[in-house]
Amino acid sequence: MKLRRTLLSLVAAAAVMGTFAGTAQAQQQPYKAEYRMSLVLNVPTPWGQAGKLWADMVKERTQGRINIKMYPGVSLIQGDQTREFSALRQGVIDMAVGSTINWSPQVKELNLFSLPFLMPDYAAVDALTQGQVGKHIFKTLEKSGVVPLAWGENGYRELTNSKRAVKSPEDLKGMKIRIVGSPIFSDMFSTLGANPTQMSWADAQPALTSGAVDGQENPLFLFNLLKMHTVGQKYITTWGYMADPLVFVVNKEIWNSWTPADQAIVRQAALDAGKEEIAIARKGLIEADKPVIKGIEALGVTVTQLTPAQRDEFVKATRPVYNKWKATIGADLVNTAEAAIAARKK
Ligand code: X2X
Repeated sequence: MKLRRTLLSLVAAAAVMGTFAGTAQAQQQPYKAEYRMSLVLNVPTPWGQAGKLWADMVKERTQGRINIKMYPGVSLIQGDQTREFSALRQGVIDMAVGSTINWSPQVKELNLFSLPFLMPDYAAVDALTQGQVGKHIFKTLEKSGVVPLAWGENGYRELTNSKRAVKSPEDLKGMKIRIVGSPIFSDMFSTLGANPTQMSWADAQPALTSGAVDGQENPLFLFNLLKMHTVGQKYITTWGYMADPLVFVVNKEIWNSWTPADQAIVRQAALDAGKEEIAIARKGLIEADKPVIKGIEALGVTVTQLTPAQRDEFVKATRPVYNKWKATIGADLVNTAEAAIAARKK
């Protein structure tokens, strides 16, 4: 009897040791020489700077234990940006700074930020990302198998085209507009009477140059960087219909292979980089005289800033899309978002 008990406790002890050994082994998984970070846009865009700031901070703060290489142009997945989230989950990509738009085909809640005219200003964007809604979305991302760490910003997406000044949905009729490969954009532009065509960002650039499309929508820094006026994009409408936040994430297995101390460093670096990058993305757009818009006008581009009444026309025209997608995203989440925006500090 006594022997049996001793034997049993020996077995139990071995099991415990085995578990410890297993845990130690999991933690001692060798770090990779290099971690692969996916992004669509490279430096000098704010998006690219987000990635660079993060990678540099992590390298410095881990004394080189975690070494991140950037793969802009979503080159790890041959430029197919709407596959980025799946690749991240599967471990084809170790980490990413990605747009909510590009991941929304896999994570339906991310379409929240694409609801037309939901977020009237930057305070509204912050009310979502920095509040309850942001936390809820991070939980959803976690359930989808990645580790979300911080928010960044691509920014308000303004409409540009080569045909005419767009002041009302009427003006958009029949215009061929390049859109991202996300169904809510198809719905919006079709509803507005335009002729939307889905394309990756890699394909969009030659399409703009050749005139295969009449227009596109993206934050204004990209207009400047690509000198879109030189390929005939002579008209901009600053309608502020949506803004895409960026999310800093890490693949779950990679995350689990790091020590808790290194995890804390990577998380804090993402928060610091995100904060810094959001300020960069807004520079020139939040000042009263909006220097970015002044600069574009000086290039001979017609910038149409909608009056509240003109904006209302677009809001009304896209309302059916809003309502349809509200149901898809989840009415509760959208209601919470609407309430957070209504209560925002301006
Ligand atoms: O493809 C786009 O328009 C871009 C670069 O803004 C995104 O990846 C969402």
